[in-house]
Amino acid sequence: GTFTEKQEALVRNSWEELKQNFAHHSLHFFTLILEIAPATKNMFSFLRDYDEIPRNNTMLQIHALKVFELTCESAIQLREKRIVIADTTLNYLGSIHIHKGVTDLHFEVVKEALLKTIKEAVGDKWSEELSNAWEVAYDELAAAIKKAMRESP
Ligand code: HEM
Ligand code: ISQ
Repeated sequence: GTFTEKQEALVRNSWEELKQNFAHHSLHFFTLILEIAPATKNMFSFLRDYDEIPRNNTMLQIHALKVFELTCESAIQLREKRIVIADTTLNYLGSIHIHKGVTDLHFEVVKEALLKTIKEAVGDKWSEELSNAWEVAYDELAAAIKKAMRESP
């Protein structure tokens, strides 16, 4: 598929906005993931030992940040048709997610949570087009990680 300059700009600009209050948004992101799929809690080393999602947890925030950052890079990669996310990164992500027992269904869970987090974060700047741009970028990245998972030694 083709990814337009406008779609890339929508992703980039909303990502800048999201970063402004990331402590809040990352918590919301995780809350949504656990609402949709409670059993994933035990997969995350930094959540396992808590009854509730810990606030101001650096590990949680750094990890969540990476998920959004990679999705944003995926958008840039789609638009500019050049490699932004290196194979070594994908292989690494493939092996981690296989090791943690992540399945294809989980990717739908994270997608739903990501799109809802963006919706909350951008407020009245939200549009179908914006959401769709994130979805396309995420799907592309998810496909690459799933492929790396299948090929993981
Ligand atoms: C770890 C990204 C999908 C569960 C990670 C890490 C990144 C990442 C960057 C950290 C690797 C490190 O240790 O440095 C992504 C992206 C995804 C995705 C970009 C989708 C496009 C998923 C899904 C699940 C999941 C669908 C299942 C719920 C985990 C778990 C860890 C992890 C359990 C290990 C966390 C820990 O305990 O350290 N992921 N992930 N991820 N991811 Fe994902
Ligand atoms: C890692 N992989 C997928 C989703 C995540 C959400 C928050 C923190 C880390 C994650």
